[in-house]
Amino acid sequence: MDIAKRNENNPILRPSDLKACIPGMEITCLLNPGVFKLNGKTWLLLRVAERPVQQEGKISFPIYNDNGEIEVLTFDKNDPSLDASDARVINYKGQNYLTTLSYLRPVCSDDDVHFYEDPQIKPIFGAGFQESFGIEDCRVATTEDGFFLTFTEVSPVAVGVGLIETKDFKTITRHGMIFPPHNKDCALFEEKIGDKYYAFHRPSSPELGGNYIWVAESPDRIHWGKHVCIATTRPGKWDCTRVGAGAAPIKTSEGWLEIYHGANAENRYCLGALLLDLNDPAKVIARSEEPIMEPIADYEKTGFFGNVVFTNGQYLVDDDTIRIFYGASDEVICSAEFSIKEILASLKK
Ligand code: MAN
Repeated sequence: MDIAKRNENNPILRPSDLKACIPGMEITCLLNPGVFKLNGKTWLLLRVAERPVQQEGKISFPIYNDNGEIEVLTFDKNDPSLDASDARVINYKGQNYLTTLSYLRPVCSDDDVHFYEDPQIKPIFGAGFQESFGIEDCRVATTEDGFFLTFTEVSPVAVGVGLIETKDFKTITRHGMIFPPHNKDCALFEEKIGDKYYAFHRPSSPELGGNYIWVAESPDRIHWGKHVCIATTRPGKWDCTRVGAGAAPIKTSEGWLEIYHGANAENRYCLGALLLDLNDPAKVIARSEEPIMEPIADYEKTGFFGNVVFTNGQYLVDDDTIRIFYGASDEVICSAEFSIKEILASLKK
């Protein structure tokens, strides 16, 4: 059952609300923001996806070349070597490319509805070959020693997870790839358990296994081990094809509460929840049988890639209320609230 209370101003941000950052490009999609609080404001670290204005009969998109400069690749839509059946990724002569280039762009708000840019806090672009197809879907963990950003790094050789550390978003430290390919949907816990850091991540094991949620521990947030699979896809259900963690889990009296996404074979993305043992998050206490949120609003059903609700950013408004920000149809940004009590009551132990 859908128990999300959608904001009446949804969508709160659309591609036309911002100007492209990359010269000559337009913004195609705003997606899946990380969320944090700074200087009394709510900040979204948007995934902004850009590409050139499309010409009739062609498909063109930007990549970073070997010199780190933007280069536009153009293919003929009729070219028999081209498979462009997915709006997000194309295949040309066996090589995959993304149809847009994503980077992370901060916007802030005093009311969580009207968002604007602050010239002091700059966008974060991919850097180096392993981010040459862009960076995506950033989780921001707010911890006692600063902000830790985990995001997808995309390149011709891999999809992996990168880590950036910052205290103020003015200077950032790039720590490189912390989970090797194929991996994404990494969310760090915001506090230690015992003397270890914890993270969710989503490796893909196509031959045996699948796209499942794992938990891992680390002494320093850079080196990860003791990997345990905590949630698989479930045949015949709404999350039968892939699952992945959302933002950092919320600590409740009953356990760590994690909102995750699940997709079916038709790429319909819904949200569900997991409840994990407070002392050992590799122990699953309960899980959603049915989604807690489904793409049902118009802006969630149609867009760049329709039938998608996807979240990787949230904060606690009060003891019982989680406010999530989410990408709808891979195109616009929305917000919604959940009652923690209602989520917990909906889970199957
Ligand atoms: C999938 C989708 C895309 C994304 C790529 C690379 O195809 O999630 O939106 O760009 O993976 O991460």
